[in-house]
Amino acid sequence: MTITIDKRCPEGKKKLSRRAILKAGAAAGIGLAGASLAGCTGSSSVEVNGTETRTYQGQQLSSARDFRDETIGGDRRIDAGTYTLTITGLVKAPKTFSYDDVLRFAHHKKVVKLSCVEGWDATALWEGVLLSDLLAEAGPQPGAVSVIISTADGDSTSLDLDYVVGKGVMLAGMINDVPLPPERGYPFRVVAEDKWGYKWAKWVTGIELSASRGTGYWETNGYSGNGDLNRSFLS
Ligand SMILES: Nc1nc2c(c(=O)[nH]1)N[C@H]1C(S)=C(S)[C@@H](COP(=O)(O)O)O[C@H]1N2
Ligand SMILES: [Mo]
Repeated sequence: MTITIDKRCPEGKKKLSRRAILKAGAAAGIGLAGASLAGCTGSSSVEVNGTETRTYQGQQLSSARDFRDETIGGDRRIDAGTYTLTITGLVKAPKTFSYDDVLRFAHHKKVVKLSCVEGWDATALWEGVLLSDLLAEAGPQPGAVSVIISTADGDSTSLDLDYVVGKGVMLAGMINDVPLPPERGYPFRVVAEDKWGYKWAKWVTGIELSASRGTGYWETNGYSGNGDLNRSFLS
C-alpha cells in the first residue's frame, strides 16, 4: 500500500506544546525540529474534488474545509489503487479488502456532527459502508467485544462491538457528496456518531475484533476509553 506523509502538517499546532505528543512523535521517529506549520490548518490547502452539498434535508452542513486538522503525526495520502483493509482477530475468516471491494458493500448516508475535545465541531453528510457489514463477511467469533481500528498514521482506537452494530457505524468514503479529501481521511474514516472526535479514525487500514478494548494514542494520553460525547472525555 502506498502511503505518503504530508510534510506541511507534521503535528497539530496546539499539540506541539504538549509534552506527551512530543514524546510520542519522538517514539514514532517524527522529527519536529524546525518544522514549519505554515499552511497546515489553513482551509485553503484542502482540495475538494467536486461540488459539496451544503444543505441536506433542511440541515446546514459544514464544508470539508471547515474542519480543523487534529492529526497527531501529519496527514497521510493513500493511493486507492494499492489500498488494502484487513479484518483480523476474533473472526472465522480473516479478510483483505481492496478499495473497490469496500465500495461494493451497501452504501448508507447520514448527517452526523463531529465534536473535538479542543472545543470545535463540524456537521457533514457522510456516505459509506457499515462496519458491521464488513465484519459480518469475516464472521465475528463468540467472545469478540471490541473493534480495534488501526490507521495509516500508526495509531489505533477502539469501539465496542455492540455500539458499532447498534449504531450502524459507517466507514465513510464521501463527505458532502464528494470523496474525502486526504485531510479528512481518504480513502475511509470512521463516523463514530455520539463519540468524541478522537474516535473518528481517519485513513483506516485495519479492523481487529478483540476480547478486550484496545488503547490508542488518545486513550493512552488520558482520554476516555468509551469516548461518549455525553460524558467527560477525561478518563
Ligand atoms: N488516523 C487518525 N485519525 C484521527 C486523528 C489522528 O490523529 N489520526 N485525530 C482525531 C481527532 S482528535 C479528531 S477531533 C478528528 C478530527 O477530524 P478532522 O481531522 O477531519 O478534522 O479526527 C480524528 N481522527
Ligand atoms: Mo480531537
